[in-house]
Amino acid sequence: MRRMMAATAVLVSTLGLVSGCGEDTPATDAGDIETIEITFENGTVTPNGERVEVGTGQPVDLVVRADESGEIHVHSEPEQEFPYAAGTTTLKLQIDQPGVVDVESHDLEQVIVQLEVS
Ligand SMILES: [Cu+2]
Repeated sequence: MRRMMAATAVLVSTLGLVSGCGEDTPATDAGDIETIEITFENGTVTPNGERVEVGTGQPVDLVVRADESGEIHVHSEPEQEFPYAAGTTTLKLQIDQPGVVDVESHDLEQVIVQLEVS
């Protein structure tokens, strides 16, 4: 009986790994990188205030495509500032405390995304 339960556990965890690759899976695995694409163009930014769920301590890549250089402000504790250049820049961050963290452009006075960290 014990052996059968062990085999079942292995099967379940294998299935968990396979389905873990889907985009809709909640970001609970701290090993996966959450990638958020951000585009600055003609004085506007996309996304615009969208909420993104990330895990506590999960690596987050902000892939920034911009027509001019600027800076992204992350309202974590402590706050973080990330300069980016014109072109494509990948900014790496992670948030170590649960909560909602605004990612902003102060130049545009806009919230780009809100990271829901849990
Ligand atoms: Cu700010």
